[in-house]
Amino acid sequence: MKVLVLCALAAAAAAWPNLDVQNDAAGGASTAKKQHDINYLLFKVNEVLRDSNLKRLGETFNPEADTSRYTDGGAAVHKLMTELRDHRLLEQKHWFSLFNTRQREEALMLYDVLEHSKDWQTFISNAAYFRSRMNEGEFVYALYAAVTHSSLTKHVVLPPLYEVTPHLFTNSEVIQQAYQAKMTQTPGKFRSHFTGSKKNPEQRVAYFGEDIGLNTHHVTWHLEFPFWWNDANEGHHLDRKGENFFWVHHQLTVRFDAERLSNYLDPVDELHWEETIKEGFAPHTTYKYGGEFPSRPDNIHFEDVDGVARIRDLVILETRIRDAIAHGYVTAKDGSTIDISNSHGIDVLGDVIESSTYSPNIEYYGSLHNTAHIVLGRQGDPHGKYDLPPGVLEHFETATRDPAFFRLHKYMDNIFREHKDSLTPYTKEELEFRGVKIDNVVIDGTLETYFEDFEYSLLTAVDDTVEIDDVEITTLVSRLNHKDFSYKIDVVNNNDREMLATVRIFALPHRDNNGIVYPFNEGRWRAIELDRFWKKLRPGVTHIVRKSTESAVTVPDVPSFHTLIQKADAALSSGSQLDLHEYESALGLPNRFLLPKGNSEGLEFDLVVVVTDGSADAAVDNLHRITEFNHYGYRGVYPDNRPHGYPLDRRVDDERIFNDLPNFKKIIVKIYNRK
Ligand SMILES: [Cu+2]
Repeated sequence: MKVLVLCALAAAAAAWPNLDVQNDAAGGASTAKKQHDINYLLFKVNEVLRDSNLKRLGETFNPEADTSRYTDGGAAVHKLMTELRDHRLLEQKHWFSLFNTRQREEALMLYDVLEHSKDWQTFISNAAYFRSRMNEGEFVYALYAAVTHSSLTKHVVLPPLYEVTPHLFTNSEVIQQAYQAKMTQTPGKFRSHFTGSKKNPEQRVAYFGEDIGLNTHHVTWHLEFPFWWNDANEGHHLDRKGENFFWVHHQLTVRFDAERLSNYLDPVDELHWEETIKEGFAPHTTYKYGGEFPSRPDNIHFEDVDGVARIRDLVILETRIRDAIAHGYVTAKDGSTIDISNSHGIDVLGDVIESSTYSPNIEYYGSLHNTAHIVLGRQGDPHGKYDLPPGVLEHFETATRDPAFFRLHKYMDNIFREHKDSLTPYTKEELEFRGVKIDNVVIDGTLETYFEDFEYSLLTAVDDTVEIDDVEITTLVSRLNHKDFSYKIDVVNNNDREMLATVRIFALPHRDNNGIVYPFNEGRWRAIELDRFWKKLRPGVTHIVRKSTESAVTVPDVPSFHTLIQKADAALSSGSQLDLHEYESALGLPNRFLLPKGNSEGLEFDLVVVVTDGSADAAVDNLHRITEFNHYGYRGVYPDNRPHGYPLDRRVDDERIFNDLPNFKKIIVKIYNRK
């Protein structure tokens, strides 16, 4: 999903099945060339360019010489060059945070230049030029955002961020060992441990919040759906961005609780502005430039953060948002009202709470989520007395490491729930799929998770010069994975014609941490989305076999930076095609995380399969032809008319409605963790 969002659904429908890989020759460069250029622009980003062509461009290119090379007549490049000439840009070798307003503005100035570059040569010449003249963190952010959204970079795979900026993903102790290895020119492989000790019960679930794949998923989502996205500037709208904001964080929240359940911990408590933050956090993480990430002791009271917000202001914003939910409408800037007592309401509310530029009244509702991230992130040094750099919560790369992230998001998730619970429950008639019945659901294989070692390179963490050879430096991390399995679903179509069906699969925790069975209405709110796909049903019985590897909510591991460099270079020198299609989007959860950990006795889940009317659900034609789509949308267009989480998204007053539904099936499964 590296492509611009298309507003016109008709255009999207036409473009949809066209997934050929080498069709972005527009811009005058092959995919291999583009992949090569992006690789080298990001390789050792704190040092000089190691590609002679890019290096030459960086030294000789004059960004303002030919303004016909830009779609905006050179306005963006002129703005950035003026800032550069006036020495107003952030220095190099300094931390960067997207939540810092000025730093974000600077990064977005470069993003604008890249977005307005008409062809590949202009794009990379600017990237090479500003790489050595702007702050490295700003550069990386601008380039990642531009590759994510530019039409010139459709098939480029962004290198795994944990190998581009390893400091934000790797513990200080290991980074220190990496520097020692480099200094002594001794190759090294170092084991990373999760932060804290077993005295801290939260450490049992650190494998989730500190997982490099999960962190990458979180960053990638925020790159695809940035809060700063401005339709007027970009020329197109991001479909259901606010609802997506709710859903991605709701899934992180319920998945974190499922991991807690797997480890005999109660669900995470929501955060209260007026109560103490029970859990402290010691990040054991260091900035490349700027020192250690700040720690926070246990049981501290929230303090106002100088220059950011007072706690009182956050409480007021929360009250205004809850008022809007109670009223069923949001008040826009001009005083008009926007009805939110419908399926679309969640989208408006997501924009309001984050907030993004789509918020109808940022002056009144503020930015609850973004401000809360900063306020919580700064509680270690709220008045700036110790001149500490931003906290882990002020970076999407590091935020989920802090258990308080999940408390904050539980708090916001409960506000969203208040809204969802205000909507009328679905009726049996609305949920039925006439003539279609699920006969049987079974799991082929066992639902079994395990921990495995994963190795990634720390080569770019350490400093060097062109004259000094690299030595191999890597780290080993333990990470959750699961055995492959399939769902076998038998569906009967009693109609005399073919029907298009949407198949939705969820896992609901069966019991709470005390062993008490969750009422359906509680379990359904905690539903983990496992998959969603389309299938044509002929009259009679259809045996559906769906593999866990095919899940629409997950993505495979991106190849290592080293592999990407090798593949692009090999394709470039041999003139062969480069096909990295399956890695183009890193938006979903890592497939490894499809199942929660479970435990040795087998943790019970209700596996729910719902088959709904695909032609009523379809937001675009030809859905059934798409075997793969990410559930946040494909190429910016959201394919499903239904709300995220449908049909479990609304409160259920009478469970019998579901139990009597022929197109709904629930079986109890157990997830085992193998030691
Ligand atoms: Cu987030």
